[in-house]
Amino acid sequence: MARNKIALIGSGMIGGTLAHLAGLKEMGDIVLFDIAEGTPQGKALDIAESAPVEGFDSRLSGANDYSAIEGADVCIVTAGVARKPGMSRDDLLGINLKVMEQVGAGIKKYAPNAFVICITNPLDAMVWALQKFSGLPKNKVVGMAGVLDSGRFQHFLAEEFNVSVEDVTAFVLGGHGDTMVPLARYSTVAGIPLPDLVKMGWTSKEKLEEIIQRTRDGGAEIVSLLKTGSAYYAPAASAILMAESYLKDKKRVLPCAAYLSGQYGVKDMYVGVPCVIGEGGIERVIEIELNKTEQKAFDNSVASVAGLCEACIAIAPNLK
Ligand code: A3D
Repeated sequence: MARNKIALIGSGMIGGTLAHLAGLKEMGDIVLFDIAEGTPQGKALDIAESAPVEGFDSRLSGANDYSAIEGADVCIVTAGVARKPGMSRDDLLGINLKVMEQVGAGIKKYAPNAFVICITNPLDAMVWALQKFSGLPKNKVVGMAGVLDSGRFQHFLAEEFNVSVEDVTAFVLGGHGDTMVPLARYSTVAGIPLPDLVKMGWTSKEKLEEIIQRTRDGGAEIVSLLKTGSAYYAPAASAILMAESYLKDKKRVLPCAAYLSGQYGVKDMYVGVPCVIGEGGIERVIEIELNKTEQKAFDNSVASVAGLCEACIAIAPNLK
């Protein structure tokens, strides 16, 4: 049986971490692609040299030509620029939109059957543009943000309650930005919803609000600490989880930026919602009932994503 082929488009901080994780997990053969000459080749060789030490068999290679991604089963896209302190994700839109056009053309030509996971920011607008530029089916192009945002929420909650991260589930909806919607009602410790834990005296309402705000600001917190770029370990781990669910047909239920064609009252946009990922890509979008406050927060988030898509159309009218 042939090994899976995983193409990493963008070989910067997240791209390199993705390659390392995909190797450690023996997910298949790995191609790193980048416009920077030497970077993908150097990272591929460095990780390949760790394989005998770690004991994994993956062929790793680096390339500056899209033909290297030919026939990839999964493409994970991180090409573009990342945030520096003082920048919002939206400041990246103009540069990264042009990058998505090139990446979309490369995937269309060489890996039209791949499951494509976009990580490049501003996420919800970039994945929307990438789907249009590549012309791939909408269920095969998805954005990674919700798994990361939920992971941050879970980490803060596990710390607050002094329980295992494994017993905390968290639910984050909406766009990947300051308007994201962490849902307390659907987040639990071993099935006990957060509002019940407040009633049980595990935490206070105020502390929970603080944690929710820290989750919203999770990306900026890392940017301000690193000073030279943005988070990469947790974003890479999150995309690997999504790729594994596709390659192994695990049908995990994960929050992803998925194409909406009327669900949640949203049309022709990518927004973070719970999805089932299996061999068919995004096999199902799960519509949960929102109360008035949650719906308002979700609508606000959708409006901000819509504004970013409009800004993309102003630069590239062919996206309409
Ligand atoms: P970085 O380490 O700068 O890597 C980006 C790579 O893209 C560099 O190696 C560039 O050479 C390469 N690149 C630039 N232009 C092109 C092009 N036209 N074609 C191919 N490669 C190109 O950044 P990073 O890995 O830290 O972050 C990558 C992206 O992910 C950024 O846009 C971040 O904002 C974004 N990001 C998203 C999340 C989400 O949760 C959605 C989290 C963290 C970072």
